[in-house]
Amino acid sequence: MKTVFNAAHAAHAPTHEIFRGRLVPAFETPARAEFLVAALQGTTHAAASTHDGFVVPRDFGVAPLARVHAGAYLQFIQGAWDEWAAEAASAGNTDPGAAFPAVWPAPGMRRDVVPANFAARMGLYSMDSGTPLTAGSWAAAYGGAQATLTGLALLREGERSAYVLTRPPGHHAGVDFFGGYCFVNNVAVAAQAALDAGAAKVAILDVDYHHGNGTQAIFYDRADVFFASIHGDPRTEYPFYLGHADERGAGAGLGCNLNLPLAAGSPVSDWFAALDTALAALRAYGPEVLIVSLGVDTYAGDPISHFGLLRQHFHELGQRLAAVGRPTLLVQEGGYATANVGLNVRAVLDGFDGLALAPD
Ligand code: Q9C
Ligand code: ZN
Repeated sequence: MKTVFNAAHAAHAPTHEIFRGRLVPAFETPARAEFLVAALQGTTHAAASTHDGFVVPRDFGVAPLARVHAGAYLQFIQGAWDEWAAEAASAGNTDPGAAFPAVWPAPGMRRDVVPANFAARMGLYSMDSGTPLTAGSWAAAYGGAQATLTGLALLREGERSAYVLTRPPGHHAGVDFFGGYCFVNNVAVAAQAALDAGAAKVAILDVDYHHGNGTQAIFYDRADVFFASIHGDPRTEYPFYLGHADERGAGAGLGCNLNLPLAAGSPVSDWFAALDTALAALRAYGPEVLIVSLGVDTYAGDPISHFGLLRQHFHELGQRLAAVGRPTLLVQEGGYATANVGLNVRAVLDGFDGLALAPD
């Protein structure tokens, strides 16, 4: 299948992140995309005529992002690095490093008055301290949304599937907040764009290890987007405060949200049983387009996750996704066993395209 490559990903190059309150080397790095490029180059998934076989993203502007994100949030993210750098410079620091949120409005505090203070706005527009905001975060995230919209355009033009090679990921980002390494919710932008282009029903399947809280929340009360997610049980796993099985949707969207949490350490057989449940629900819903939040942090070797999928399981996932028989857009989310991320994604794409599992 064709791969759309967000080359702007490299602009977002965090060196460190705050993980459970401690500063550690970043897990979500440009090297992840470099391994993806290396694994797909020279394969049938890099057969376009430009950019080493990858499709170059078109530019659809910011309007499709503003269909799912608040304008004030997009404006903040766009200008946040300059604010941070200017604040540091006025204190004599010309190399401040990444910005991290440090203060949040607790329940009962005001969200309707936007603070003038930069740190206060970082908290207003974020869900955690684990997401470094760097000089190139906006450029990379914007490029990722454009790449995803380009992948959707390929489907409209007749491709049966497309893969979007991008970072940072998107599924934790909500209407007006960043978090979980995510700034712009690429799959939500694409789902809304598909509806705006005339589709009546879109389904999103999220197979990242972490629940796609941003995607779920954006579409929770709507019947035109079905969201299904298989993920580590939020009782013990990030994002902790959403992703439980009793979240079924609200109002017109009741029944259009399906969470399949599994205990950390669950066997792969349980994961595929959950996949069967999710795919049966998606089939019954009957979407015109299937969008997959393709995190490969379900891999046995992932450093921050606790499922046990191996290469052949990613290949089988690809086969099962293809069997749904819908135009399918696969969008990169997480996966932090850096040297294996590319090989695991290649296995999914090969499985989808009916190719044999390639040796490593
Ligand atoms: N105590 C994605 O895979 N840090 N995001 C976890 C746990 C955030 C993962 C901290 C992990 C976010 C897209
Ligand atoms: Zn994840």
